[in-house]
Amino acid sequence: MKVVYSSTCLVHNPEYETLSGKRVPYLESPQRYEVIKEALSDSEDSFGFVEASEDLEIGEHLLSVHNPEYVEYVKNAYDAWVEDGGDEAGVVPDTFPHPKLINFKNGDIDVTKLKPIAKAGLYCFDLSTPITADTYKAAIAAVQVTLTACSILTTESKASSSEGPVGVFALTRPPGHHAATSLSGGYCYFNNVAIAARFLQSQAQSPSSVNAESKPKIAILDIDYHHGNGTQDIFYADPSVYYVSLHAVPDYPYYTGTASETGFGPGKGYTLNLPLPTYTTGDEEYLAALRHAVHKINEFGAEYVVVSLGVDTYQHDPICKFGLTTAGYRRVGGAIARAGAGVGTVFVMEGGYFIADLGANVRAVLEGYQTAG
Ligand code: OKS
Ligand code: ZN
Repeated sequence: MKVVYSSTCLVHNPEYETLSGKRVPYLESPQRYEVIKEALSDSEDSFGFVEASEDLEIGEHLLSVHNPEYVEYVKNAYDAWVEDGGDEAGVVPDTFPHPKLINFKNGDIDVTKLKPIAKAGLYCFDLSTPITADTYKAAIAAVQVTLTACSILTTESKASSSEGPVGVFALTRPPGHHAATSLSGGYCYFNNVAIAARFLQSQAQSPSSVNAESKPKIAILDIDYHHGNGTQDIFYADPSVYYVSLHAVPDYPYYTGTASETGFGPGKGYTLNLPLPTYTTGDEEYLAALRHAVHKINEFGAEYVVVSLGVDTYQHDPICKFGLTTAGYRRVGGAIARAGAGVGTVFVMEGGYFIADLGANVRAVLEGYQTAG
């Protein structure tokens, strides 16, 4: 399996975040990236490493998901913030346009004129997603990694005959599934999997997987512990992208991910949330839900599957409350290989914070996928 990475993903390195009111060292660290890469290099299965080009033009793909004002904001926010006296550690909001506070829906407030601190709350929903001097560079690199992986996937899928499903791993950081069109949060700035889905739609051709509006069908399977509120939001009214998420309740991001959220308008029925309880979800419970998810994706009949790969469902994860094991992750990979029976899959890295076993857990999913018969 090809593994796409970029050393530029390492340059994003915030000092701290605020969790439960406490200032703690930033959990979504460059070390996460290094241990995953190392574990895949050590693997007996052959992973072929490909470094994504920093020169890869991604603008059009970035804008297929994100609002241009938001992209400009992420690019320039740090300088404007420091200029305005903000802490050099990075841009972090202190006030949010809470629905009960919002006054600008009627257009009375010109958001382009807001102070840097006010824009921070407008474009970010938590205290864990600072924009540092290097954040934009790394977030762009993560998109370059994702798109390079998608190109490899489409090429390999067309070339392959019958040796089983093609998989490619995009080793991305910062992650993406909490980011919406004009919103960051949960360590995410640009939604890598959403950009992947739009890119794959632009490449796919098979008429059998084309929906009524004639866009190729893509399934996004989100197995991160947290609900991918951003991904859900981006495709909520879109029947061509089926979003399926397994995630913990009750937990962050708290306000999204109920089973009753099933899509809107033409997208009704094309969002599937499978919330699972904290503390009592282990390998067996998780795999039962995952098999159901895979079955639904099979019914949908996607051209490609995009996996939001989080391993923060691990039993020892410091911020999460599921009980998956490393052996369980092999079975998770095997179950995903059965999604869409032979459909190409791009795995895109999201969360996972127990450093000691992080690499082994990612490797277990990918090897489980590769060796599934
Ligand atoms: C609190 C945020 C803490 C949890 C962030 C979760 C990130 C993650 N402000 N998402 O999948 O792993
Ligand atoms: Zn997560």
